[in-house]
Amino acid sequence: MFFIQAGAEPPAFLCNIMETLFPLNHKAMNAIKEAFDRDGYYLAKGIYNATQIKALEQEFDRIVDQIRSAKQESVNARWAGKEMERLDGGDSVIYHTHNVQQFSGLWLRALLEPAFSEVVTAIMGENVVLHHTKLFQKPAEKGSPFPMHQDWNYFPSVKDTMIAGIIHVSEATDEMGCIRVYPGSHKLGRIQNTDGQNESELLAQYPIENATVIEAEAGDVVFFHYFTLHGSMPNRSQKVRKTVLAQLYAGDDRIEDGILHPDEHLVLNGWNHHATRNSAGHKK
Ligand SMILES: O=C(O)CCC(=O)C(=O)O
Repeated sequence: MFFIQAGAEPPAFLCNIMETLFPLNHKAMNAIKEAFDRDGYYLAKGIYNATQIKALEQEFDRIVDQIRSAKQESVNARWAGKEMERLDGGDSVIYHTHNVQQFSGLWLRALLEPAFSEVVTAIMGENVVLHHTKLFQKPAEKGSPFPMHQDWNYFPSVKDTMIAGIIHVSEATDEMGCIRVYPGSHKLGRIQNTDGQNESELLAQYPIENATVIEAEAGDVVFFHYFTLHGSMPNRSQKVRKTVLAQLYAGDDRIEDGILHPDEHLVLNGWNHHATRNSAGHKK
């Protein structure tokens, strides 16, 4: 048996083992939470390594091929509205499906990746429920923008714990239409009529051109709160931008009644305090 005296520093070998098992120590996790609470977003570098990303990209491409070959479905999720016309001249494409984990076991496992989970739990605590994921492929030269908006409009939760994590399958540069945010804008709280597809006095005060550009490499994850004003420019580059966005809420939160947006109710970590027999048996 091995004992450490109260108040004494643990020996180096034990620290090394702990850092291997739990790479983010308390201090690092607090720093992530502090940054997220201050800025409303956090760029987590290198969550997935090159080998993982290569395999995830193959499955991403396979999903895109599969949805595009199902001819009866529309897979271009280009938004509507005047701001879209201003940004893309009325013509652009974004390939999209919800819930990559309903296509691919590898993508389901990516959501359980310890490095991803550690940052998520640093930000929102130990109980984490997956609301949905969404795949976005912004094609080269004509990839759609997303006007600035707040996400809460689409899936409001009772305690407003919802965050997004954009998993970068490819790099995303400014020219490729990477995500842009207004740091600190999550402190505005719920502002009505900020879904980005309708004219809004508030959104007019936050032009996308002045938002902070968050470039990322493949394997990075950009997390942001669902009040954070965000959007992205068209992909004007020669490269395809590939991302999967995971939308997550805390296990003591729940989606407001009457909201019909897809909700997986899938516990990624800890516990879902609002699960009931009915909710677990809901029809998708
Ligand atoms: O991936 C992007 O460019 C933006 C996506 C977005 O804003 C959203 O899904 O709410």
